[in-house]
Amino acid sequence: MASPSPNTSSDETVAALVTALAPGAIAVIALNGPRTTAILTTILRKPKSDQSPEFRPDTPTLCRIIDNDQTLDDAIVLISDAHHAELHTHGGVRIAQRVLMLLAAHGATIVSSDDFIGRTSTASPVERAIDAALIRSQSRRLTNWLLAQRELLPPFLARLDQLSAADRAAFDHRSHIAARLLRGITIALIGPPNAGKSTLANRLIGHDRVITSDQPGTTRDWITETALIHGWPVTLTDTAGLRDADCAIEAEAIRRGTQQAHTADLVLIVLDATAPADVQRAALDRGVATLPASTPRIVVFNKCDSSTALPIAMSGANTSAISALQGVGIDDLESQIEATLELNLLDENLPTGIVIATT
Ligand SMILES: Nc1nc2c(ncn2[C@@H]2O[C@H](COP(=O)(O)OP(=O)(O)OP(=O)(O)O)[C@@H](O)[C@H]2O)c(=O)[nH]1
Ligand SMILES: [Mg+2]
Repeated sequence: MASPSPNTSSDETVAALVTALAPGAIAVIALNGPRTTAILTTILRKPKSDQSPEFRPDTPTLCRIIDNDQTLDDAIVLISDAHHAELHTHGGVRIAQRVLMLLAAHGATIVSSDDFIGRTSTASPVERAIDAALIRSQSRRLTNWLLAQRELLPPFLARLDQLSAADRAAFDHRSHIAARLLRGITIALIGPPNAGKSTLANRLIGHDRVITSDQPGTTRDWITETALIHGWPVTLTDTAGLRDADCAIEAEAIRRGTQQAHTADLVLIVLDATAPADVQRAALDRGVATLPASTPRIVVFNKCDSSTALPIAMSGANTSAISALQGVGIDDLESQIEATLELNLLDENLPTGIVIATT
């Protein structure tokens, strides 16, 4: 791991676990501040073959970490200078916690990895925001787009005040879309029982995450999972079919599903295109009635493989005809989702503002 030059302004020495607090091959604990060398000299024992008192800069050294004559772990120690070092310990959660407690006992302030990077990184705030987003990125497309922004954005921001009003408005609009993407986009699937909501959810997720069956009322509790829409990560929420419930449990499942749809960025109203037109119309009205007027939606006519009838006439609504079972029309549906959420405006060649996502 690269060791940044320290630039903490205070007298404090801070330490953080900069890898996840989870089982793994190694854990990396970083230290920064004026007491770094003093603390490490106290808690580390070098191997017998190397009895020199000094640690050579940027030279990995295998040491034992000692707490009151008890060995806590073996660690690779990397000291970049008197103020900054890293301990690469074994990756157990307990080991990392004990080493942090030891560092705290010797005067280091333990902080979160985000806080540590914020205090010590030499990257600009914009680069740090992009790095934070990169750590959380859930898709290759998003990662590539963020890497492109890391190149484009700093020089672009330096001449922001020279932009025309139109270019500035376009930049602000893209930045708003990106902020929503990085915060996490949610798409809810609603519609009558048996319309194929769960089959479509599985299709978009890419594996059989949700149980499907020809029994109406299969899905009870709402289920969320990450899906990629033309490579952009979104959270899909599959919900219980909307109908007059058979029992209190189903009624509660429908209520909770509806609640999910209320807060979604986009709702797919899934209809069974093989049902009679009046049944489809009633199901659509019921779906629409559950949504706030401002919620973007796409009406998805499913089971088009089995239906010879044209989808019911719709005016002014976004519609899509698919077969979730056979995977027909899914690419077009994804294009429509992308366009409705304006994700198609995010381009690797167009600078776009990045806001730090703190989830
Ligand atoms: N022919 C055809 N059948 C489909 C299609 N999509 C789903 N089905 C079938 O329709 C039935 C219901 O599918 P589900 O995905 O469980 O429907 P759902 O809307 O989630 O139903 P509930 O959970 O009960 O609300 C299953 O037998 C599916 O195999 C499709 O595109 N074509
Ligand atoms: Mg279902």
